[in-house]
Amino acid sequence: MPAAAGTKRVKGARFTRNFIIGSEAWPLDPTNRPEGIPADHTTGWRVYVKTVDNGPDITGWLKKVSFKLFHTYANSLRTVEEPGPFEVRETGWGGFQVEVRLHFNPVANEKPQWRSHYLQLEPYGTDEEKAAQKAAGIVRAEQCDVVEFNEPTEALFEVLTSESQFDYLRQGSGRGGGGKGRKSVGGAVEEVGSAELPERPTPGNPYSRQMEDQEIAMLRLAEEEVGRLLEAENKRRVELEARLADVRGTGEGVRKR
Ligand code: SLL
Repeated sequence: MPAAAGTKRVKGARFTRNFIIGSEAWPLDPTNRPEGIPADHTTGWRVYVKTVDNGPDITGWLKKVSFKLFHTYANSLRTVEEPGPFEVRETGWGGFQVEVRLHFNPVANEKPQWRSHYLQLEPYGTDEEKAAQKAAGIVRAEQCDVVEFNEPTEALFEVLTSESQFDYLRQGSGRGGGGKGRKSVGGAVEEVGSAELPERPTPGNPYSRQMEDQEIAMLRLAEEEVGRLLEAENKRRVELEARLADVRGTGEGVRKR
């Protein structure tokens, strides 16, 4: 039976897309508090889902995002359909785990996925990092996340391979300007936007292949450590089994006597 219209999938195709889930928090100005907020709220914050700098626009595959806030917030499940970025702004006094639900473009025919983001209100990291956050008056916590599309629908395949994913990079550059997604260098066309993570971090974007390599290296080290621990545990098990066999042997010997 042929697949229903719009659900036919592209065999063997696989895409990954990075995106950012983050939050920013800032102290509220006591002399200029937003109206009508509870007296114990000390901090303004926003939590958001956005495109990686210079990466392909996530709004092609991401239709809307729901943010599940701490239950005491009025209307604690906030669904945001407006990208640019998908975000919720609020005030509060404490951090909590925000559950983030990603709703895909209906043409993707994919079930929604959950992510979790801790809304960090207090400065964190090394003393220098904390001092820098205090000085800047902002605490930012971001994670570079990823979705995988295995054998996407034909319509999603279109979206994920379309040049228009980089249209947002062209905004404000004027027609035919150098700010296009593709720029012409001595007649050759060079890709500016790319689905790949950039090679190195830039001031505005810490997510790079370099960072990915570092994370992989750390995971390898951790894997080796787990390997060593397993080996030690196995050795201990063999020794204990041998001792147990010994004790059993002696025990039986005693009873027989
Ligand atoms: C927890 N960290 O996870 C705690 C709870 C709740 C923070 C933190 C105000 C909410 C409101 C606010 O900031 N709550 O006014 O409804 O258990």
